[in-house]
Amino acid sequence: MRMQSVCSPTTNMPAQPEKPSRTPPVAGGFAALASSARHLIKEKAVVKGNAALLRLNQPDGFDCPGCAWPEPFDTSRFEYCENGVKAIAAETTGKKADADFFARHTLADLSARDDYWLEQQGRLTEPLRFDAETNKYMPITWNEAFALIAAELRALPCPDAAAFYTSGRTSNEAAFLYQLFVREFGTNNLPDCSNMCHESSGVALTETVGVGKGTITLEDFEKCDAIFILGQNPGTNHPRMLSELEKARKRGCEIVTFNPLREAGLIHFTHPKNVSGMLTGTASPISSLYLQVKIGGDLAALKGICKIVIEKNALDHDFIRNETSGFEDLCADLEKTTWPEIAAVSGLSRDELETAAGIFMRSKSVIACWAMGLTQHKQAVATIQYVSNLLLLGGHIGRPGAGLCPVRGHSNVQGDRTMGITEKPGEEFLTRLGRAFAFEPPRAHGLDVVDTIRAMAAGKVKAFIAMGGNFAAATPDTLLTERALRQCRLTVHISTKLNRSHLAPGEVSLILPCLGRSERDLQNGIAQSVTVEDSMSMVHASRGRNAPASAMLLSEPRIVAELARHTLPDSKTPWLELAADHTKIRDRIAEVLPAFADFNRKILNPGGFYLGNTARERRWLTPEKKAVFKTAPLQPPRLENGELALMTIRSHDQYNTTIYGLNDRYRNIKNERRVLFIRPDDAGALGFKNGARVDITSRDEQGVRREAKDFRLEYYDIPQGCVAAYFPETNLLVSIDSVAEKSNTPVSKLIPVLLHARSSKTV
Ligand SMILES: Nc1nc2c(c(=O)[nH]1)N[C@H]1C(S)=C(S)[C@@H](COP(=O)(O)OP(=O)(O)OC[C@H]3O[C@@H](n4cnc5c(=O)[nH]c(N)nc54)[C@H](O)[C@@H]3O)O[C@H]1N2
Ligand SMILES: Nc1nc2c(c(=O)[nH]1)N[C@H]1C(S)=C(S)[C@@H](COP(=O)(O)OP(=O)(O)OC[C@H]3O[C@@H](n4cnc5c(=O)[nH]c(N)nc54)[C@H](O)[C@@H]3O)O[C@H]1N2
Ligand SMILES: [Mo]
Repeated sequence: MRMQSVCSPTTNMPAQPEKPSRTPPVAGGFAALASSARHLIKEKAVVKGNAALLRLNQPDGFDCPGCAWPEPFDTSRFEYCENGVKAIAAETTGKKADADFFARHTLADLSARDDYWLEQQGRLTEPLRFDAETNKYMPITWNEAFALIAAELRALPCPDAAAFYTSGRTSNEAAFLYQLFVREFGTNNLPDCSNMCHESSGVALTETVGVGKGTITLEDFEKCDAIFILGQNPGTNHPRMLSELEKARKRGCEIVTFNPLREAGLIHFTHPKNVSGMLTGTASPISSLYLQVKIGGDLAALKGICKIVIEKNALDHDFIRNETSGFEDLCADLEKTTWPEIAAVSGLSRDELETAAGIFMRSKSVIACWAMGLTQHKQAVATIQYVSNLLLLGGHIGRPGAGLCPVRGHSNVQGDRTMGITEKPGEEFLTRLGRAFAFEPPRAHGLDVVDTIRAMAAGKVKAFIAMGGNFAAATPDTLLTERALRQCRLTVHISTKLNRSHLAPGEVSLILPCLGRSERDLQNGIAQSVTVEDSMSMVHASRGRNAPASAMLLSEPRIVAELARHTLPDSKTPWLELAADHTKIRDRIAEVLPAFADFNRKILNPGGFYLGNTARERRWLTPEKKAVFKTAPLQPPRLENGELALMTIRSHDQYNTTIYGLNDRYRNIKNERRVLFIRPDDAGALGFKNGARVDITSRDEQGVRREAKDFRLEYYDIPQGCVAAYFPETNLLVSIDSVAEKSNTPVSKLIPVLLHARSSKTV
């Protein structure tokens, strides 16, 4: 049965002999509440968890570690979502991976377990050092740990022989101290998860509108006439966005979605709070037009829409004349792109694109949202620049209800960048940092994620320190990355939970357990708060109230301060004093970053404060001093005989590499993760049936093949030639040499793959 939906009946699925027969469930609703409850119970976090939930995203509570979607100003609106609950349940779990646990398990034993099992072992409770003789992690005191790490760092041939990774949960305060420590140490080797995430957005928008962040605020969702959503699955990854979409649609705003999969949350949604909706089964439609673009087909689709808009002369002439440059080049670029090319690469017909263009042209204010479906492609930067081109044609930047909205992932990934976590710092920032802390920061740009892996594998980087995250599992080329980590002299992971990265130890290897965001951080008896910045540049305070999972945990700022104090005895920075009082860190942040003037006072405001955005004010910080139309030729993916394009995506029960459970409710998957979504006719053409088990091999541009074993084929409504599977299981297939132009982000959404039958013996 074809899915019944309010979406346009247009889709690019030709008639097929065997169609996937299931309808995606409605997103949200009772099932979401039931699932939340199950996760709290499973983690034995019910009491603590529920108490914690009441403080989630409330003015005096803590920021949800789930995602970077902003909180509404109207704080009476209780904002919680199923996946936020899972994130809290995971952090407030009653289970502990303590010294006893590590005494019982060798590294070989832990390595044989899957990521779900590792996650289930609970919170890390004390500092650990790997002992090669027993092949186990053993307790070490904090002082010994800091002294050991400092000695190793000081023994390196040069500061650039160390790399300091950051994942995006780290608070502004911890991130600011961390980058200061790293720069006082003498390197800009600050790779971060952004390199694998929205780096392409930052690079693209800096060139087109002069600022690498989104230009809208939450209120713009109340004023827009159309929202274009490209390559994003908010039902799973930004569930709180669904209530904004629902409200927008209800007041007549059109929602146009580009996604190879018909994602449940983009079709129908019932707010978990909407009890009557849940009981009567009514669900709100979300997308008014759903275009199942081929993987990697968005640049072609956007070019098609821009062509139509220009042909119909539906342009904001004044805006283009006064505010932009490069319009002639854009027209020339579009003239060179033919309709047959657009149809072949996007998989969408001209009619479908006309419908989307029609919505765009009749809307006074348009917002464009996107996430990993655009950023993790070879032509990611060019594609995002075409999103920007489209909005510029209609003057949709710096107008109420309109603008660019890259929807960030980790809850403070944007703030970490603002605080200076970047391998390519700007000169102005370095000058101010150097002045404030009386030192000369290094100027040479450092290594990003991909280049860090290469440098570790080549023996140039010998020390790897990670502030959160799961480097071994999140990065491309799993086998290479694990080998690169093991080759290091020193690996240090500041973590809350056991993960795969801990199982690839360097010669000297430590795990430093830290407080999570929901936990009370007492320094000298005074409860500390931290701050975070959401996707829309709102900065606000977050204060954990739960008792820490272990008395031995230290806060991230304290860990950084101790590392710095031990490593840099001549530093003039009062490390411990800063770590003991976060208001002092914020004063120093304000000294370096003018937008944070009066920081401590501004965060007393319950909704926090807005950092501002120059593009929103139509001040263009580009070399041209204008908003710039950017052009790019289409480079269709080259798939060889029998190859399919694989995208690696998130299930509903995971947070990046953290696996909360084995279901993917909105895609009807139960109790398994090694699934490959494929269309029946593509499977048939290769001689496979639904349920067949296959091995997958990938090919990179150098022709190197990589393998991931044992996936079950699942018939799915997905465009021809396209398949999907979950990350991180498929990161084995992502080549380190396959990266986005300009942003160096691993291409994890279009991997050329072949499928091979598994013999019954190997199954
Ligand atoms: N619960 C939960 N929340 C999360 C996360 C999580 O793992 N779990 N992760 C967080 C992080 S760090 C991030 S970055 C975000 C990620 O949020 P998303 O970007 O939504 O995450 P993905 O699962 O990678 O989904 C990509 C979506 O893009 C589509 N897509 C893939 N390729 C293409 C393409 O070529 N074109 C188009 N138009 N669409 C395509 C896929 O079908 C999928 O719907 O979520 C954040 N929030
Ligand atoms: N194939 C493929 N690969 C991808 C992606 C993809 O779509 N496909 N997406 C990419 C994206 S968008 C991202 S953002 C990266 C994510 O990469 P990472 O950010 O490196 O990975 P996470 O899985 O989010 O990190 C989870 C770990 O963080 C630690 N942790 C959790 N909370 C805290 C805390 O409060 N403090 C500290 N110190 N540690 C904590 C826990 O130990 C946990 O095991 O993965 C990227 N990799
Ligand atoms: Mo991300």
